[in-house]
Amino acid sequence: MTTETYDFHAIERKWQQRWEADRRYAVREDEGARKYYLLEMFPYPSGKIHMGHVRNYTIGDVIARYKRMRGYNVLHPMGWDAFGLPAENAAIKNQTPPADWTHANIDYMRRQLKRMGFSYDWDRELATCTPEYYRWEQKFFIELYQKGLIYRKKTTVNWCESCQTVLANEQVIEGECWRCDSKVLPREMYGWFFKITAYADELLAELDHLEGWPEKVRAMQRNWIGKSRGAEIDFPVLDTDEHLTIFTTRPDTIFGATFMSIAPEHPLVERLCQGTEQEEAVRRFVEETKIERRRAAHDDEMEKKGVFTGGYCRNPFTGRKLPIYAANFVLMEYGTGAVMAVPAHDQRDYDFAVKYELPIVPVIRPAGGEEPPAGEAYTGPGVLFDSGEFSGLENEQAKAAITRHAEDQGFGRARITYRLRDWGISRQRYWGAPIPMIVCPECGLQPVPESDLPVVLPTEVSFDATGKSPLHDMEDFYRVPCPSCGREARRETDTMDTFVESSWYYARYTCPGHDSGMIDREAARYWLPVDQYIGGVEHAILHLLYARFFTKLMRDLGYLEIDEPFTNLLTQGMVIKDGTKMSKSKGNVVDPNTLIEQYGADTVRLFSLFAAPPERDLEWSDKGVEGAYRFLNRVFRIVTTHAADLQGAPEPAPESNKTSGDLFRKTHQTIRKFSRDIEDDFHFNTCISAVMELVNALSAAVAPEAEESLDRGVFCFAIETVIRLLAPMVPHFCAELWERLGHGDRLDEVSWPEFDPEAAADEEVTVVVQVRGKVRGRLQVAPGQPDEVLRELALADDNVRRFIGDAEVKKVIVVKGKLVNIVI
Ligand code: ANZ
Ligand code: ZN
Repeated sequence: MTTETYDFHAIERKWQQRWEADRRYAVREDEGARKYYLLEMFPYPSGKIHMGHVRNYTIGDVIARYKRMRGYNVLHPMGWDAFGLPAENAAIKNQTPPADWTHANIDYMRRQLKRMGFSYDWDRELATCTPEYYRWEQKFFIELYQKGLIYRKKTTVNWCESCQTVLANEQVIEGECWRCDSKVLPREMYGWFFKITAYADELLAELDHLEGWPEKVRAMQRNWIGKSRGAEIDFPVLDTDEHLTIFTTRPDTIFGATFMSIAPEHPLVERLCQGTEQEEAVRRFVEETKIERRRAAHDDEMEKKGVFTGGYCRNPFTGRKLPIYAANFVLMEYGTGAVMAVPAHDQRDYDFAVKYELPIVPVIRPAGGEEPPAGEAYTGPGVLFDSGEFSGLENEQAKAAITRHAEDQGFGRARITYRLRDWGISRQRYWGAPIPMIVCPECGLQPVPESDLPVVLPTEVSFDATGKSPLHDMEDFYRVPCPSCGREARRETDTMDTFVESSWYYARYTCPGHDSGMIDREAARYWLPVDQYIGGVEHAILHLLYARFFTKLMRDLGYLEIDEPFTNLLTQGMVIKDGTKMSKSKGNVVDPNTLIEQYGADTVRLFSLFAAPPERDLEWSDKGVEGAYRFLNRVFRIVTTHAADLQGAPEPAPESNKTSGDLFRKTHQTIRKFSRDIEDDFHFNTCISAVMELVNALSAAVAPEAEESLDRGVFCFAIETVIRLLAPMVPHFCAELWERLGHGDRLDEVSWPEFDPEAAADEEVTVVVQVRGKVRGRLQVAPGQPDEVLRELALADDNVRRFIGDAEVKKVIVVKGKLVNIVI
């Protein structure tokens, strides 16, 4: 008996070199083959891979390898989300240009990924920071601009003083910068916007059809888009010829409006207070609110406050005169920035009315006639009263009737509002794709002419301590002639949000070398959509929504023919250790490198698959890694010990389940279970358990006392099945064993094992049923059925029932699972 140890260093190196040398996982479009596009979210090249990457990419790699064995033409690419702030921070710290730092990291991380044995088509590798990539983004930007889908406007943006940059709303988490956690301040600036709101409806509606996405993610996106149906009503402002337009989702309550609340930034505020005795107080309030909003993490945390503006308007339904208040909880960016306040039916308005002693006028009561609760707003459904001709209507009907009336009279209209805002993509940062626009003092905004594209980001740069973008000081970069009049103009120095690059990389992977356009339509038609996308749930809203949006843009501009980018989405759980997320800041990081050195990539892969199903959090365990390693060693020993006598073993005979029962059946059952669990939600952990059981059965079969009766054919079949089933998970290991069994070096191309349902069927035993001591029936059942089950089956047997007839069953005796005796 040989005791060869499992030399993972040599084995993994050998196979990685071989796969690389023959470009094993490079693919081409092949109309004759079914395609499968598997994609994991590409990494930011931060320096080195962490356990989260290892887990994400292992899950993806197993699926890719599995699908190949299932006969699919599998596209499995990898690349780098290479622009972004950390490169600049590193540049400030180490005085290295961001490009150098980024490329060095990419080189290092690529080696790490190769060391894990992931089956990528490396020919398709791309990095978003290269002009070959972002040039197409710039061209696309200009096309969108010309179609009116991109615009520039002055807005109050979220400014992070410490990162010196504008943040998108989504990058502000509870009032703080998502990256550095410092407080975000408001600031007025010009910025570029993508009109994502033009697609709000489609982005929302399509969510219903994304059945391959977790419901949780769809719900988050629905919420983020935030569709509200309601009405806009114009309230004439007294002593002016203007009116104040409000947005409400409760037009049915309009007879109960007793005042108006408008955003402090609303343009009317200034005009109304001017020259009134309120002027001073209003100005103070507006200033205070600005400061307070900066401080409060949440609007909800702010005390609800307001101030009378000095102006009034008239309720067009009741004629009632309503005071207009500026209120800190009304947002300028939502609806119209103005609200009709109905304290009887809205709790926020109720609290406000109590505080400022404003009237509370109920107009809806519960339909059942019960009393609405006292001391608070009644927000439930009901019937209208004191509402003129609308009194008596049920409130849902009243919403429609009141809106229609306002429409007929010309002072209102039905309206749908979205919480979703247009996507501000300008960053005042250096390390990003330059926005291909020029601002001319004479001609205004001018796209960079196509012949001048790409606008290449200069890479020889240095940073001062403030971290300010070096582009602002590079005259060579920003001083350009106006493309239209030739006079001196200024190139845009803002760069694009890196979410722009990650919104379309999945499509570029289908044609990474295409140099006459953004997308090679033929390649995209073949490969898209992505069949399976895998990544962290932290991208549930931003990245996934933007990628969906970009897909629709690319479709509408004629690049793609799909509506949605990702048919199936798997959001994997976090890697946690000692109860918290593994992270540098928590100091509980396990470095994949150390593990690979100690145990090999296959063990690391196996552990990360075995420890938890993909969508759940994975609790780190040193013991678990040890266990995975021991298991592989055990399999290795069994195979290498028997390799010689397995060569040329016969096919197992089809009737082997009769002759050499358990192992043959167990093997078929394992294939069945494994295949089902992998198809069904990728539950690799239970797949692995099943193989472990089979390996136990294998060990038992070669134990000295059993070995004599061993059927070589069955044994060989069982061992080869273990290798084929584990191949997607521990690919080097299995390739090596496969080769040692004399099957050559292309295990990847060996088809997935099939099971024979008959062979996998559980063994059956015959149980005899007697009635009054005579055999009246036979039951075919799996061995080891409990007495209760046999009793019920016996009593339900047709023939047995015939012999019982109308007689009373006195006793049923089950004898050792073999005989059921019915006494009547
Ligand atoms: C009158 C009213 C009566 C309202 C009532 C509610 C209940 P959602 O569902 O989130 O769309 N609103 C409108 N614009 C606002 C703004 N810019 N800032 C803060 N609040 C605003 O909520 C819509 C409701 O929120 C609107 O309906 C409006 O108050 C308020 F019994 O109008 B409602
Ligand atoms: Zn000009």
